[in-house]
Amino acid sequence: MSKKRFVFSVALAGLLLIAGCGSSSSSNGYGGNNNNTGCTVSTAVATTSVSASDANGHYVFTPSCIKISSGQTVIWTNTGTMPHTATSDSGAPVTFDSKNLSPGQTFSFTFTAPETIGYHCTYHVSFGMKGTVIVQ
Ligand SMILES: [Cu+2]
Repeated sequence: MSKKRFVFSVALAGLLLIAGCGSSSSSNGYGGNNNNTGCTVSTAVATTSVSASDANGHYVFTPSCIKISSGQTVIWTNTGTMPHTATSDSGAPVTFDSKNLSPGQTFSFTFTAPETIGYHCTYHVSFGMKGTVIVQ
């Protein structure tokens, strides 16, 4: 169960390929993202990097739904121009909170058990800025 870390520039190409992972804003059981069914990444581990961005008023995590293996670390990078957070949803099986991430800052969290965790940006959750981590 090695931790893998990729620099964002390397992961970006992969992110674009799976960006269709989530665009709806309906909620799941604990108010997290939406579209676990839209998490169509076929390989168990697509990337461990997620960007938080706000270009053109679109507040998104990319990919919005990420599948990883237990023991891996997800790194969130604020690639936008405003502050964001990556904060686990109330009731989620794992609790984490990046607190304020200024543009360019990163936050990482290691997931150690197979479960599905919804999270959001506390500033922009009302704009649908939500994500899901599926730990396999
Ligand atoms: Cu935000």
